[in-house]
Amino acid sequence: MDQNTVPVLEEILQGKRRAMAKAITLLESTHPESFEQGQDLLESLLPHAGKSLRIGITGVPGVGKSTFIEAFGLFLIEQGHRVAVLAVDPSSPLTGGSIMGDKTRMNELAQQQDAFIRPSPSSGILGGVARKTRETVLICEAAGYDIVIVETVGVGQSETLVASMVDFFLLLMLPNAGDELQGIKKGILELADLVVINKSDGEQESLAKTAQAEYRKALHFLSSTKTSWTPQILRCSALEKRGMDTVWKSAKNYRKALLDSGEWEEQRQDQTEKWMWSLVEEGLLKSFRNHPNLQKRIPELQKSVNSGKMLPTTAARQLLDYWQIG
Ligand SMILES: Nc1nc2c(ncn2[C@@H]2O[C@H](COP(=O)(O)OP(=O)(O)OP(=O)(O)O)[C@@H](O)[C@H]2O)c(=O)[nH]1
Ligand SMILES: [Mg+2]
Repeated sequence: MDQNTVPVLEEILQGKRRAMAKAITLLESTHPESFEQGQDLLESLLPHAGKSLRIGITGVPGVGKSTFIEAFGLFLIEQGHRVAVLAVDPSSPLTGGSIMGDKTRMNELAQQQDAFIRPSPSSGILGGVARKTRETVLICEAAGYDIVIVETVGVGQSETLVASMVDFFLLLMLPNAGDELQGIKKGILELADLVVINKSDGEQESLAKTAQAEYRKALHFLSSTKTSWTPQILRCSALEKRGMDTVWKSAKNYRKALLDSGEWEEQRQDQTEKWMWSLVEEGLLKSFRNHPNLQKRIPELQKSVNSGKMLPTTAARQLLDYWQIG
């Protein structure tokens, strides 16, 4: 390993946040040399990673994700845990990542010795963001964070992506059941291991209770992705910091159930395998598009397909042939 990175490695293992930030910068670097350094570092950290509970959190804008993570994070730290919060923000290339502005909302958590908060990597493509976030999870684990929260806003494909890198996927919902139930994409509800109805306080508490009953009915019809766990529907008030204990209890029960059944290990293995293949796919596609034999062919064939002169099947086969010959 590079001599410069040895002290970084040691400092990460000691849990130093500055070293973690440095390593993450290397991973996010577009500079080939820094990138390689980052990969070497990660390789050396790998034996120390993997021991955290990885929690994914999603929900529509305004549901209270930031407020919840602040309350939940503080609760966990009080219980003696160390909490890392990462974000996958599909809009970050434009906005710079909402978690940044969020640091104000997670102010108290951000000030804790045992918390590490990191905004979304700002890469144009979701695949790049996914890789960096997955690698950052490993760094946090090597640095001794035993709870890693990955937050994403409930739009687009980012939830599916986050679900594929965490152990436990939590969906935050608003108390107005009727509308919400229709608004939320069915696929997301199926990803959830736990649904928590937030803002169960004041005038909204009775609405939240109704919503809880509705969701329990709805979930009944949905097939869970896990065999050793039935998704639960809970309520909380992130603002008043109530309900954090029940959420945590549910997470612990979940972990125990999946560890006992062997599903935990299965899910982790499945995730790393898919991660590898998604990187292979990305790499192949990149090399395919950049292949010298195809530079002229791609636009030509694309034109033929667009004008209806050629079947996509034929065009794809021809491109693959040119690529293989090269
Ligand atoms: N009454 C009540 N208000 C809440 C609760 N949790 C959050 N809020 C309020 O809801 C608003 C949105 O909360 P955020 O935590 O910023 O929501 P978010 O999901 O992070 O929003 P985005 O970052 O925009 O996706 C804020 O004004 C919060 O104060 C709660 O439990 N009860
Ligand atoms: Mg937020």
